[in-house]
Amino acid sequence: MHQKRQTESWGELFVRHPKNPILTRNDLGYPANVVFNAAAAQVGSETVLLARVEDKRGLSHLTACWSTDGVTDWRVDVPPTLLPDSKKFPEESWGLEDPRATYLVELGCWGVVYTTYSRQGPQVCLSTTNDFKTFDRRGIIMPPEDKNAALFPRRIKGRWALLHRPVSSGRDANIWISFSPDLMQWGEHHMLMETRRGNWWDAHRIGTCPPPIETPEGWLLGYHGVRNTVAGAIYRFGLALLDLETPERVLRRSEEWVFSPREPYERVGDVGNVVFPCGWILDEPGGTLRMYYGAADTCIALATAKLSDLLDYLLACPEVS
Ligand code: BMA
Repeated sequence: MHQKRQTESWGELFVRHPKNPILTRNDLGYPANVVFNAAAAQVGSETVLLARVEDKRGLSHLTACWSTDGVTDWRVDVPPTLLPDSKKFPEESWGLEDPRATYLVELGCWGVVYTTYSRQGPQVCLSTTNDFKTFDRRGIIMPPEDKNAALFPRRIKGRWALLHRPVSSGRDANIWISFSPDLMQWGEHHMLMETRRGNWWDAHRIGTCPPPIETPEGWLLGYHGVRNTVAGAIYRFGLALLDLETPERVLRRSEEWVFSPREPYERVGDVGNVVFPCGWILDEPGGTLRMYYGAADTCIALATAKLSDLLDYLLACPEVS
């Protein structure tokens, strides 16, 4: 029974790691409520997760956790890497959440976008870093309410591109794409993908998950979709493919989710029935993708899939007209 549970794939494209959850609050070495939704990056021989840690006031900060095999023996930066500094940055007064890290080849550094939370609501901020130890906080790049942002790794037709999720009250939460000459001034806003409404798994809210990956078929986009039920929301994960040089064009979108809360650590926690990936690492072109996800807003887990399987699956999905 135990063995069966460890190898169960639930008929989904991603396979969970048998050591899941791979990182919990017990690994932090300091008191905290939970550790979840982490950006992921390969820095030399180390995997770094820039993890969201929620303290016992309910406010979040970000801290870097390092591992050689990306699964075990996490070394956690203490003091925490990015604590809210509301004197200098009033937008951080209620914390920092849900980072996504993209290596910006042209600049030779990582661009990390994350939600900062304040009385004005959630907004998107940008920091850059070379080493996940020191960060240059560049400030707000999308005003409230906006979250779930991720940068593309290169300029497209001369402009940087950002996926994000603005919301206005009473409306659906959809994914938008915007462009910038310098990472700070953003314009050319387009709505990229809408919720599907009704009983769809992504009926009520959608948002970018890990940063897009460039493939010969297009930009691979992973996104979370939320369906509200009488028992609460369910956060699942689906895929889309965007045109390489015109990324505001969606080529394909999975009709079904490709990953969904199934295991006890995804079903039960501070917010049950949530899988929320903020980072994935492709170790070699066309190889296996390691997807790190927050589970039930309580811990961090790992699932893997072959990039080629994800693309084959997407290319068999109906074209988006
Ligand atoms: C979203 C974000 C995530 C969280 C998810 C489920 O709105 O705030 O940080 O994991 O809800 O609670």
